[in-house]
Amino acid sequence: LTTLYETLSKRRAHGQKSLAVLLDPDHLDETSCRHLLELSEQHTVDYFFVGGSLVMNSRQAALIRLIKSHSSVPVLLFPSHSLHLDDQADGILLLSLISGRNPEFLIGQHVIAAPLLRQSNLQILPTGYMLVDTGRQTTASYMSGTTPLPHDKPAIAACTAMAGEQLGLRLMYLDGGSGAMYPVSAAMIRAVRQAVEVPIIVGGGINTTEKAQAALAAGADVVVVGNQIEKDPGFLADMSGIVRSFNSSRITADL
Ligand code: 1GP
Repeated sequence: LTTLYETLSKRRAHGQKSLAVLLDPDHLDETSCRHLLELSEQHTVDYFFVGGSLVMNSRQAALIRLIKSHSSVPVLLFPSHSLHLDDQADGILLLSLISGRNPEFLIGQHVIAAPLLRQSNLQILPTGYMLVDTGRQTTASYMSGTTPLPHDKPAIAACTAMAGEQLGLRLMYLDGGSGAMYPVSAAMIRAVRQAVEVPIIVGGGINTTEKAQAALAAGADVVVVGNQIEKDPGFLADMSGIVRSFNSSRITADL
């Protein structure tokens, strides 16, 4: 059986990109979630990320149950707290908030979660999580009590990712935060791409296909879209199309 990480790194080795759709239990009701699940059957989605900075209700478990009963797309937890573990998911982005200096999100929550994770069947994906300042304070930076990386300092992002990789983290996630005013810059993605070998996830403020295309061309392996698909479910098809056409042009170029 191929693990989630093996698939990610194989895809990275072949220059194949992936689409992750972020489903936030606080934002989605059952009807809109069912609609997105139907759309994701028609248009390729590679991952569902489930989570949010707050999780103000107890709908996360029901949401994951709904996804698992309608879809074979792998579900990865995208937790902001050790309270958000759920064994129904396939895996967990075990985020260490390496852009920040708050020990609670670098290691504290992980200590609380460790014995629970060991008992679970979740595949663990150790992820260096970097919040990037993209125009306004996001819930994630406020809730984590950390200063995000300055948007126009790609070198800081590159060194942060390098340190994360040297510490053994196996994915890097550059996140402008949900609803960012503008996405993480191509220059920053390129700098991180040159600094590390591990797959790179990019999200936050990707609300047009041009922004997605720019992130992919700069070196993102996985693009994440949340808000824009909540606002306009049709954007899922557009995003899927962009990722697929990127991948097929890559295959043609390789031939
Ligand atoms: C946020 O990367 C995700 O953590 C997605 O952001 O909701 O802005 O697409 P958006």
